[in-house]
Amino acid sequence: MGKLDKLSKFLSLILRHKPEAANIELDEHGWANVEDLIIGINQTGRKINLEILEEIVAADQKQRYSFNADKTLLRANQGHSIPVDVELTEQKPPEFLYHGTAERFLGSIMTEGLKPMSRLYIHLSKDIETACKVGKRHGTPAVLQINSEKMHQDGYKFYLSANGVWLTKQISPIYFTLIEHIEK
Ligand code: HQG
Repeated sequence: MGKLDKLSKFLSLILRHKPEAANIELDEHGWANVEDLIIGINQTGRKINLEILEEIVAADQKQRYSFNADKTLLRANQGHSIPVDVELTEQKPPEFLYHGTAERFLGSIMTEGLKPMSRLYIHLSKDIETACKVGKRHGTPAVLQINSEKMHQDGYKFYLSANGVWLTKQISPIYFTLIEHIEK
């Protein structure tokens, strides 16, 4: 893993899960003060400045982070485990969305339904391929097709994060089916 990738991983940890790792706090909307963030990261022995931070944010493949307009604040667009309100926009989902998971979780998922586990929301993708990649992070992948249009009709809320990840709070097994043939 390159230097910037390592810093980006650490940034995810700070902005989504553990701001105290850089000795900072996030505000209620998940924003970190950029000056404090840079000082905090440098205090951990890592080397970062505004230029490097801007490069990480701009180059991020999943567009995980956003600055505010004057670049004094930075936050993660989604993926938090700590309770912040990143002002997600509620939106009508497409007919189907997909959730990538690992085969070993299927037993529990098929009985309990999908839960956010340690995060604030369940993460959903708009295509099978992306969901498959998400699943591979946990082991042999399995992909569930979510009947999101039906859920929406039944009153469940969906949100679209600033970087295109669909989010919802819980999904009962009546709303999903396992896709049988995916690339493992
Ligand atoms: C599973 C990455 C047992 C769930 C990705 C998942 C994503 C259950 C795991 C983002 C369950 C939680 C999030 C149940 C759900 N019983 N297991 N009832 N309900 N699970 O990492 O969706 O690169 O918190 O299927 O691209 O894998 O970090 O969520 O396997 O967008 O930006 O519990 O993280 O983005 O795992 O990944 P996670 P996720 P980043």
